[in-house]
Amino acid sequence: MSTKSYVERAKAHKNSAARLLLETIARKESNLAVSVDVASSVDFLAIVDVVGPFVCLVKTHIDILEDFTPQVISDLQALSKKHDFVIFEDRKFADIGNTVALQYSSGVHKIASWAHITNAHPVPGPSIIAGLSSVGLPLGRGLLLLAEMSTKGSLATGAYTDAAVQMARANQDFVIGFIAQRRMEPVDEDEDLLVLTPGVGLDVKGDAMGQQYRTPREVVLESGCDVIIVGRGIYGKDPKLVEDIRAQAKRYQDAGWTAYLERIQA
Ligand code: 6AU
Repeated sequence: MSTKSYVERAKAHKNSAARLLLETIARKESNLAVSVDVASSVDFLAIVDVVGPFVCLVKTHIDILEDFTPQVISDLQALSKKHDFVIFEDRKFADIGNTVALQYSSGVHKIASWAHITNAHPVPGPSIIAGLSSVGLPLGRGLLLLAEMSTKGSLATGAYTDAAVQMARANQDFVIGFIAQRRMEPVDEDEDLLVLTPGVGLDVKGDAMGQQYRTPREVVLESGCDVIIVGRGIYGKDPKLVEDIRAQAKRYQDAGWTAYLERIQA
């Protein structure tokens, strides 16, 4: 289990996106990422503005927005400056290198131009990292590999997860860590692959479509993860209930930070 502080890790990290995330976590005393999965741009930006003070990172699924325009990106970037958070587009790339390089750089969303961090399934093998890093590395971006998933019956286990860890280790200039459910023990002192963990909820154990939730304490203290990713636990009741969203964001921030303090003092 890692007892190193986020501050110590920020100082030592070689990837600029990872450093930015670790520094933001330490500065804001928040290891909370909010996943803003709503279809309207107005609701999206309103939620980001409300949760902004409590988070280290905002996670987007930009292709969910039914009224997307490039203005949404400008507004998101302005909120990222206003509230001091990192942007992670949860694109889950999964194709050959040439295709993912185009999907990352081009199209309607031009993800590489605004997302500090994105993620990919390791299923195509190391060529997916080659494709994405050809676009992202010159821009100082970082990539997370989906080593495990939070869903019931996930196929990302065992040898598949081990292979994802090997792929990350071999590409630590661009791969900054994993989407996973637990810390992956490093091979040496210098290795610092972050673990961002979805499937986090304080009130329910899952949804009707196979999602499974654990508490911030289970995720950060018991499983040694670095960032908790929370979506519907924060805005699920009603995306327009601003006061409730603010209270939930604070509640998850406190739970994640308390679990971290307990871990580093262990
Ligand atoms: O808290 P929720 O269940 O409302 O939202 C969880 C968010 C969603 C998922 O697309 C995403 O986390 N997610 C991921 C990611 C981040 O890659 C992987 C996974 O295994 N499970 C998961 O829920 O936006």
